[in-house]
Amino acid sequence: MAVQRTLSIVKPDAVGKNVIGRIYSRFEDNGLRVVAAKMLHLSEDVAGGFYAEHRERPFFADLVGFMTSGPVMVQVLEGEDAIAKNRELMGATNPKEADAGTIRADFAESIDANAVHGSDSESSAAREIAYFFASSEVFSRA
Ligand code: RTP
Ligand code: MG
Repeated sequence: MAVQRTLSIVKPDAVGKNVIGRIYSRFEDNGLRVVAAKMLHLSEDVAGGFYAEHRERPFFADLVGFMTSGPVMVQVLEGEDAIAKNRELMGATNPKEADAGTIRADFAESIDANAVHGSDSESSAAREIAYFFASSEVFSRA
């Protein structure tokens, strides 16, 4: 499996709970490396553009409201099979359905406040990384 990069966000609920470091440890302990990172407070425009694929969904307004409710940590993770590996570490979208030991099972409260985002495909990873980072801000080892 090839080395990939994926876009990860520690969402406002997890930043508020002071568990950025504990979530980063999950990445580091499982073969993923943080190769870019920034803390941001997203505007409605930036959050809406990021989740543009969900614009017509009934939960879109709640999603944008939540993602703009406080600061987030945005990072690029790099490693073997990074996109699927990060999704595996995150667990299911609804933390009540997430496997034990996953980030969402351990740190998330609800389907809205679900602790982390992760790109779901190679094309979304490429789009999402470029959405937040210039290539000069990504310190790839690959
Ligand atoms: P994310 O994009 O944040 O990593 O989450 P995901 O891939 O696991 O889930 P996705 O389908 O992309 O949905 C994006 C976010 O929208 C909220 N959502 N609410 N009420 C609902 O039925 C519903 N479905 C999705 C979640 O907060 C999800 O993380
Ligand atoms: Mg998604």
